[in-house]
Amino acid sequence: MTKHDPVADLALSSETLEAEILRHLKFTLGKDPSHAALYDWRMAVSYTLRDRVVAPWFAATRRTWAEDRKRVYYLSMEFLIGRILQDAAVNLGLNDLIDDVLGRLGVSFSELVEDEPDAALGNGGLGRLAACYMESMATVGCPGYGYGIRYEHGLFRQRFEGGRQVEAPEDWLNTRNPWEFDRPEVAYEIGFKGHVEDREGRVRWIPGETVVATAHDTPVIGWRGRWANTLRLWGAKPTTLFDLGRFNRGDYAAAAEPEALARTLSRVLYPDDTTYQGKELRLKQEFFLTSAALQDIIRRFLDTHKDLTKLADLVAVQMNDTHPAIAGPELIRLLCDEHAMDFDTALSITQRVLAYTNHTLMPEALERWATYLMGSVLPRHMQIIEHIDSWHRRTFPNRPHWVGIVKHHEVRMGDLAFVTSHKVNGVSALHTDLVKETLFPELNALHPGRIINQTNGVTPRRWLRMANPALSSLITETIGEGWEDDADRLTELEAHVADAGFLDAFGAAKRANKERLVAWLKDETGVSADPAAMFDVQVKRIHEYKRQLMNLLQTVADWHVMREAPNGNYVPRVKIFGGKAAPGYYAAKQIIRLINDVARVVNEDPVTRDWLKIAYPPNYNVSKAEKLIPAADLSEQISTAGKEASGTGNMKFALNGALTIGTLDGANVEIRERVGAENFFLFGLTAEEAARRREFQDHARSAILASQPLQDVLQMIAEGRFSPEEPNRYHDLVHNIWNSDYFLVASDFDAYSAAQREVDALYARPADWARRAALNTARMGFFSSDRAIRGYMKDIWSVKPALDPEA
Ligand code: 26V
Repeated sequence: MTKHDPVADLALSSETLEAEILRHLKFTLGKDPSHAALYDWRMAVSYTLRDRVVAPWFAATRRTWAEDRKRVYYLSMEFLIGRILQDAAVNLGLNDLIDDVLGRLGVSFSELVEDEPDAALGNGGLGRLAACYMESMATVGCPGYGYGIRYEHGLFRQRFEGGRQVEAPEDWLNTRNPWEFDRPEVAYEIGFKGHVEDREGRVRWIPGETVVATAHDTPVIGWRGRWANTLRLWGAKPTTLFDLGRFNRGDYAAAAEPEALARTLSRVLYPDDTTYQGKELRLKQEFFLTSAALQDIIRRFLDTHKDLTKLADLVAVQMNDTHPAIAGPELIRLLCDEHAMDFDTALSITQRVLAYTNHTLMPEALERWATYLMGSVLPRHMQIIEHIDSWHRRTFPNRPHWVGIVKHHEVRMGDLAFVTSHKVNGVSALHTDLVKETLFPELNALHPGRIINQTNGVTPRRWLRMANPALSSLITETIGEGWEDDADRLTELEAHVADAGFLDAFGAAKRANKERLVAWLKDETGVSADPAAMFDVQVKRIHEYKRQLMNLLQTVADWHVMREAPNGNYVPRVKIFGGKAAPGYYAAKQIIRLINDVARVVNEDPVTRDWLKIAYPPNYNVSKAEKLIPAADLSEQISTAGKEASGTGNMKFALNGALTIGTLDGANVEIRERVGAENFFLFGLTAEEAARRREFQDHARSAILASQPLQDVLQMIAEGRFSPEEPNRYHDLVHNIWNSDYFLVASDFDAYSAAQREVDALYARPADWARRAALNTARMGFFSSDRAIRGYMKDIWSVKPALDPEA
C-alpha cells in the first residue's frame, strides 16, 4: 500500500501558482499587474496561500467530526503571532517556489514579506507561547481551537525621543487582514452587570448590559500542511446598532453610543504585563473572551451530543494563566442556569474539563478582583464563586483558615483556577517546584498530584527553518530532511562537530546572518557594527527582574576599563538591546533611557570605537526577533534566580547556535543540563541563595563596597556622565541600587563580570566557540513546542495525536 503523501497534494507548478496570484490580483484586488503596488501583490500572494490552506483545514475538521475526536480549546487573552505570510509559505513547502515566481514577475518576495504588519496581539512570552502552541498543535495533529480577542490595536509601537520611550497606537487592521474569515453568523450575546433572579430555585441572571461577540477565524497550518486548526478571535459588536430615535432628533453622537461602548471591549490589548490593575474594562474583556468561547464550545458539543455530563470526554479547555479563569464559574453557570444541572455535577464536569497554566510568581501580577467589582460586573458569577469556595471548605475541612478563593474582599483568581481545574502546570521544572512551594503550598497538600510541570517549547519551523535559512540549509545538508517536526534528530549533528568543514560552515552561516543584521542595524539605529565582533543580545520586555540594568552596568564597566587602558587587547563586542516597557512602569522606562544615554556616549567615543558599540533598535517585536536571534553569538538570560518562570527567548537563541550567559533560572536550568554545563556560561546566586541573600539587610551596599568596578560605574551614572544636560537624571535609579536592590544586581555583578571574561576568552578561539555553538543547536531539540504539546496532550488533555509521527 502506498502511503498517502499530503505534501504531494500541496505541490503546485510554478505556472499554476503564477496564474493564481494573477487571478487574485485581478479579481480579488481589482488591480492590473502593471499598476499593482507592493500591497496589492502581498494581498494576492496571501490569498493564494490562504487558498492552499483551505483543503487541509477542511480535511482536519471533517476528520475530527467523523471520528468524534476530543478537541482542545486554548483560551488566551494574548496570541503574539507576528507575520503569517512566510510562515504559511514555509509550512506549505512553497517558500522557494513563490520566491521564483515573484522574481519572474519582477516582484521581491522578501520586500513583500516585510510589508506585512505583525499581528501583535500579545505582550511577550505568554502570548508568543500561545502562538507556538497553536502551530505545534497543527503540526502534531491535535484537534484544537485557539480562542482570543481580535484587538483592533495590538501592542503599542515604541519609538525613542531623546532616548525616552514614546508609545503610539498600533494599527495592524489599517490594511486588510487577508488571513481571516469573518463569521458574522457565529455570534453570542455576552452580558454584564444587572441582577440575579431566584424563582423557586430556578436562578437566572438578568444582565444590565449586553454586547455581541462575533467570530473571526484564522486557519493555522502545521508543518507540510498535514493538519490545520482554527484560531477564533472574537470581536465585540453592539446588540443594537444605534439609537435611531436619538439620531432622528439630531443627537448624532449619543445615537452612536451603544456602538462605541461595545467596541471598546475589543479595541485594545492591555499593554502592562507587570502589574495587575483591577480595571473594570479588563475584567469585562476577560469575561467577553471566556463566555464567547464556552458558549461556542457547548454549542459545538450539542451539535452532535445530547448529554452534557459527557462534556469532559470530548472537550479539554486550557486556561493560559488566570486571565480566562472566570471560565470555572461561567461553565458552572451555563450548565446550571441554562441547562438545568445541579451544582455538584456542574462543578465536577468543570474540573474535568478545565486546566490552568501558571506563568508567573510575581505577586503584583497575580490577579485579584475586588469582590465589589466582581459582584457588580458579574453578579451571578460572584455567587457561584462563593459557592465554589464554600464547597471547597466543606469538602476539605482541614483546609487552613487563611486559604480561600475569596479573602479580604478579593477574589484570588489563581486559587479559583486551581480549584476549578484537574491539572495545574508550571512552565519549567524550577518554576513548577516554586509554584508548589510558594504559590499554592496548602492547595498542593490538599490536592497532591494536581500540580505538574510542562516545560515550555518553541516552534522550530518559525524559529529555525524560517528565521535562519542559512543554518537550516546546513542542517538539512548534514543530517537530511525531517528535523523540523522531529527536532530530536538535531542530535545527529553531534557526530559532525569534530569535523572542521562542518564547523566552518556553521560559522559561515552565523557570519552571513550577522552581515545581514549589520546592514539592518545601520538602517534602524545609525550604529555601524563590525560583523567580526561578538554580537551580544538581550531582547525581551524591560523588567527589573530581567536585569537589563545589570547588563548595561557591566557594559559601562568594560567601557571604563578600555578607556583607562586603551593599549589593551579587547574582544570587540556589539551590545544589542531590544524591548518595550509597560507605559506606566517608571523604573523600566528609566532603564530604557539610560541604555540610550549610555549608547550615545559610548558610540561616539573614538577611544573605544573598535571594541564596543551599543545598539537599541526600537519597537522590538516578533519580526525583529526573527532578524536578531539568528545573528546572535551570545544570549543574555540573566534574570534574578527564581523570577523568570521559564523564558522562551533563551530557547530560540540556543537553538540558533548562540551560547548563553545565564543564571539558574526558569528553563535555563534545563537548557544547561541538555546542552552541557561546559557549553553554557553560568553565574550568579541560585533561587534559594537569592531568597536568603535578601534577608541580609546590607546586601547591596556590601556588594557595592566590595566591587571597585561597580562603585565606579554607579558613580559615573550618578554624576551625570551619560546625562550631562541633567546630571541628576539617574539619581533615583542609583539610589535604589545602593539602598534596596530587590533584584540583586549588585550581589550578582562580580560573578556576571567574571563570566563575561570567560565569554571573551572563548570568543578569541573561534573554532572552540563554533563547536560549542553547534553543540547547542544539536542538543536543543527537546525544547521544540511539539514535545511540549505532546506532553499536554498526554498528561493533561488525554488526547491522542491524529497524525502518526512516522507518516
Ligand atoms: C500579566 C498581566 C497581569 C495582569 C494584567 C495584564 C497582564 C498581561 C500579561 C501578563 C503575563 C505575565 C506572565 C508572563 O508573561 N509570563 C511569561 O510567560 C512565559 C511563557 O510561559 C515565560 O516564558 C516567562 O518566563 C514568563 O515571564
